[in-house]
Amino acid sequence: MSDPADLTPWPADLVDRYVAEGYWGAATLDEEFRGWAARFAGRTALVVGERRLTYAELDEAAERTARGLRALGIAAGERAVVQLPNSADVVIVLLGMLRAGIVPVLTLPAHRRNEIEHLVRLSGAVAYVAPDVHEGFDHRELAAEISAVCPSLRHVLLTGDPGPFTALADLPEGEPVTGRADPAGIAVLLVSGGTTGRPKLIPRTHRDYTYNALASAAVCGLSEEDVYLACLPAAHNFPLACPGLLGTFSVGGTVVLAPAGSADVAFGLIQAERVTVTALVPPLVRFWLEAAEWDTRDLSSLRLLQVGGARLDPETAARVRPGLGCALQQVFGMAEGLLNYTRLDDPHEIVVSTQGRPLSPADEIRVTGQDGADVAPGEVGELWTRGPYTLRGYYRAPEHNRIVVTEDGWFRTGDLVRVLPSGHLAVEGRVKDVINRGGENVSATELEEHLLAHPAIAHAAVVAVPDLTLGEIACAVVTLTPNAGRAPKLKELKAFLAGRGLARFMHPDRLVVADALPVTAVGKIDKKEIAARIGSP
Ligand code: OOB
Repeated sequence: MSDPADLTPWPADLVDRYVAEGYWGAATLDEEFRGWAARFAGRTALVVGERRLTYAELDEAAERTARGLRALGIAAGERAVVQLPNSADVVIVLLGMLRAGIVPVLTLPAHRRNEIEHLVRLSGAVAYVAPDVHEGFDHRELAAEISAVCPSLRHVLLTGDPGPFTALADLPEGEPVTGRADPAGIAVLLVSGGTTGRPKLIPRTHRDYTYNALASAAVCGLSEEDVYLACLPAAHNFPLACPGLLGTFSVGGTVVLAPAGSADVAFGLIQAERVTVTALVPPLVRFWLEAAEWDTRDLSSLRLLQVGGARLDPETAARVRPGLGCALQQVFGMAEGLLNYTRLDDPHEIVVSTQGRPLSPADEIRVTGQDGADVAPGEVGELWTRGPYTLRGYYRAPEHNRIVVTEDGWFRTGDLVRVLPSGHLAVEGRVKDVINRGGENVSATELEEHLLAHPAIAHAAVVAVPDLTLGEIACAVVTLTPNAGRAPKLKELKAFLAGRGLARFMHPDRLVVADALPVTAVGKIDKKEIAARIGSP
């Protein structure tokens, strides 16, 4: 039995139901992967730069890593913080840990000491796995710093030149791994994308995460013909399992890892590897659309572009098919579980204007007002959810869990949504992302969307700034499109917004034109960082 502070269990009647109805299988993620590797042995599983691994080779590499980690003395059930960029190593280490029953804490390359140290402490990790140097950042220094202050950490394993630590390539040879993980237990710990406070850890069990990947592969119509390009960091839920790497492996397709999400890098890979599916966050879509206007590389193999992680405005959404020549799928997901997808056969209007509908027939959703009661159909409220792949509690966070998970197991997402008659959800913002302008509520998301409709604006973020009279006012921070010419003035923007029928109190009070907007570890516009920069003189 696992510790309830680590994994809040689903109630017994639901466990029975999810098993009986086939959502949950009996295998661990490693057993699933072994099955795929056996079935597709000679096919290409992974392409990274010049390196190509068949399923059999990837399986062998995972086996070696599992044995080596065990031989080092890392026991099943222990945690290891993994922070690897898109490389063969991130895939091999993940699969190797799953085989050894070691629980990977999947951090992203852009995380820094603050997050890594916190996650090592929170998880009681015994190992930290990272590159030597990545994008100019020396992880050996970070490893030395956290080793000095985190007593749980016994091993630092690094790719490249390990300095005083152990090279990942030098793992000892070990014996075959014995013992079997509990399919109901934790397979991986994902880092929450939450915008407030320190990152939380989300326990994903073997059977819920397997379902997450398989059902996502089905919704995308993935087959062994597909070539999936991971442009986002592979340890993020979206490229990892929605359907991402795991979903592609489950059908015998090929995964190509891009070292970066830029159009320059990705377009080359799409052309060379005949990529069919990829996933992006909205800021990257806007960059890709700009680049596609002049870039002549052949993108014709691409059949599906998944976009999620933040709200995609309808104007940009409508440009995907003409600009990139592929279908768009909107994905509104969260590391905590619930995934919403527009379906491949949804009408165009739905695909460009909604963020999809729940993946599973067993997903339950409610849209609630501040009193916790359901709002009228079609009204905006906070999304609550339960289901076969949605957490029942964060890892080792009992106080926080009392706030965000209700007694009857509803996870309060903090997202504001509206449900359409078709069952599709439109994301209207975050509960906390509302600017209280002298008592009137300005939805930052709504205003951002109107700003993005302006031809000179490429990216937009609306943040609250303190104001003596109104309490808070809205500040729009924007970047310009390459052919924008001169920056619009605030007065001109207001006239533009009025022309779109936007009420005056919804207009921004301040305008800042920036060269670029800061982004989070997965590439979403980082509004917390923008607010901090705007707020400081
Ligand atoms: C994905 O996961 P996280 O955990 O990094 O972030 C989740 C949050 C959601 O609660 C929501 O606030 C926002 O990101 N979000 C969206 C969105 N998709 C995610 N907001 C508006 N529109 C969307 N399409 O970001 C994630 C996980 C799996 C698949 C896709 C995205």
